[in-house]
Amino acid sequence: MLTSAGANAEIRYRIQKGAHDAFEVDAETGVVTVSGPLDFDRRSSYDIRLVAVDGGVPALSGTATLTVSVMNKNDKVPTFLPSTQRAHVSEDAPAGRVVLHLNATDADAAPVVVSKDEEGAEQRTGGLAFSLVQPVYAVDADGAPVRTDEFLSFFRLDEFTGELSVAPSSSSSSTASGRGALNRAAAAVITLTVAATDLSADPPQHGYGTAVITIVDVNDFPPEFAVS
Ligand SMILES: [Ca+2]
Ligand SMILES: [Ca+2]
Repeated sequence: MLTSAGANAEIRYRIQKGAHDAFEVDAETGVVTVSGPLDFDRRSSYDIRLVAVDGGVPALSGTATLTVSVMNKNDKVPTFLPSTQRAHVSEDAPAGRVVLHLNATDADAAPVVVSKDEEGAEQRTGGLAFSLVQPVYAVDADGAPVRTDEFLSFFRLDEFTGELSVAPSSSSSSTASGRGALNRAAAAVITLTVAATDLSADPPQHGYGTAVITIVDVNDFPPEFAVS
């Protein structure tokens, strides 16, 4: 068995590469520690190359690679990008017309999985769930606040896709004319608070944004040309 005596026995450790400023090594003990917060969503694995050098002349060195796998924690909340999302829609838009496709991201939400149950109905897990929450408000075409929240019935929000679309009209005359539920006389500029929820987090994580929908006037009565 070979031994080193005196200065030769004083081994010094250092990190050669691969720590990306997330780890450090104690030069004397060789103990590797975490030096800052780790984030699986940015880097999930490290190959840290360690060098040990003794105090001899000439110095002898050895290297080893330490592989560290970072485990994910669901620590990111959903975020709307941008936080305020705007759209214009004509007041005569038909039911089902997509007004706005809400855009939110979450770095560590479970991936979307769509499957069919025994009866053939779609089951969906993962991703983000979209919803409308308070506060909501609207102004009329003159900019005056609207006192009722009747305008909430103008839209449908697809919980999974984030598509906000024109709802079917409850009035038979509107349905007959092919129009959806939009009624610019009741509310012209509508501000909705939207939520995106990561249900794969425990507890679920919520992010909030704002959707501003402007209902644009159309001429209900096409112009009649006077023939002279
Ligand atoms: Ca994470
Ligand atoms: Ca998350």
